[in-house]
Amino acid sequence: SFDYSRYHPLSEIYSFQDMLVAENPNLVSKIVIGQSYQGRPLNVLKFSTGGTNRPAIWIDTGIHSREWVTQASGIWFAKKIVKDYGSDPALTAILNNMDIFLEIATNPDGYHYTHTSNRMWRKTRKPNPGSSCVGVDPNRNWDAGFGGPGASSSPCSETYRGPSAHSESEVKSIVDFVKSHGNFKAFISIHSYSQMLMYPYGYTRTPVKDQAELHQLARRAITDLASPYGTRYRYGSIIYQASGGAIDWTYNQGIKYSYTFELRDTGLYGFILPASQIVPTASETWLGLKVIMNHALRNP
Ligand code: 0X9
Ligand code: ZN
Repeated sequence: SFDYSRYHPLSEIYSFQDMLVAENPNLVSKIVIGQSYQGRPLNVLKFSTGGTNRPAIWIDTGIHSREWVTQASGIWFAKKIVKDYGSDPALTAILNNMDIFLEIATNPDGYHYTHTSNRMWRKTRKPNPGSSCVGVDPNRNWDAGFGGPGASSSPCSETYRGPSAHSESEVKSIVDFVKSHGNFKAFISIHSYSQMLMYPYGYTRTPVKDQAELHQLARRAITDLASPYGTRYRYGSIIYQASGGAIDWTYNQGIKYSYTFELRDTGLYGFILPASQIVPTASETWLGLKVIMNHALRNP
């Protein structure tokens, strides 16, 4: 069966998703929200116990392709949800009232490329006209302070913002999905590394209206996250300035509980985190996610 303590190529993530749906048809379905630049499906797992257009939680992993512990954690979260529904009271209450949407391979072209050509690839794989450099940073491409500080206008930069907001189909597909759904209460975008939990804004130093609540909730989330292994997180709004980020856009869309996690570690292994740390990382992160999801449930 599936080995959660190893890193898997894209084809195995896709087959894992289909297997999970086949084994849990009453709880899990797969939605294809679009396709990548190279034509790969952008799959989202929907965990739902019924209702129509229930208030919902969004979780994405792997928008930066080299951050392998995030896609691996996304796989582990998916399995955890089907395993714990009906036995974990907190998760059960969440799923009895809300839907969870999970995009594991959010940048599939990039992820495939990290397995075949360049383990350290971060961006999308769309060519840039007039440049030999490929790709756009999909966390600088959102229409929230697009083009501002903390993003580059140079196609060769790792933080290239792209020619225009939502130019990347991997971003635009989420934008269209979130807008058409219209009932997301939390949007959690998972990165690595550096052990930080951030909330908006990244593009301006002006505090968000909900700063106090988001700050306190972040503190509670990282406290639970630290409980099994003592993993220490920093938390706050601007830890460093970055414009065009996903959670700034979702917050401006009215999704109050918008957060970015940066998972393990703090730099010893960085993006090349040993596979032996996948399950510990995913399981501690799950505790932090539950704090945020539970709060969203109780504060509609
Ligand atoms: O810079 C990013 O896109 C994210 N970090 S990463 O090393 N994974 O690339 C974090 C963005 C979060 N927002 C702020 N920095 N405010
Ligand atoms: Zn990242």
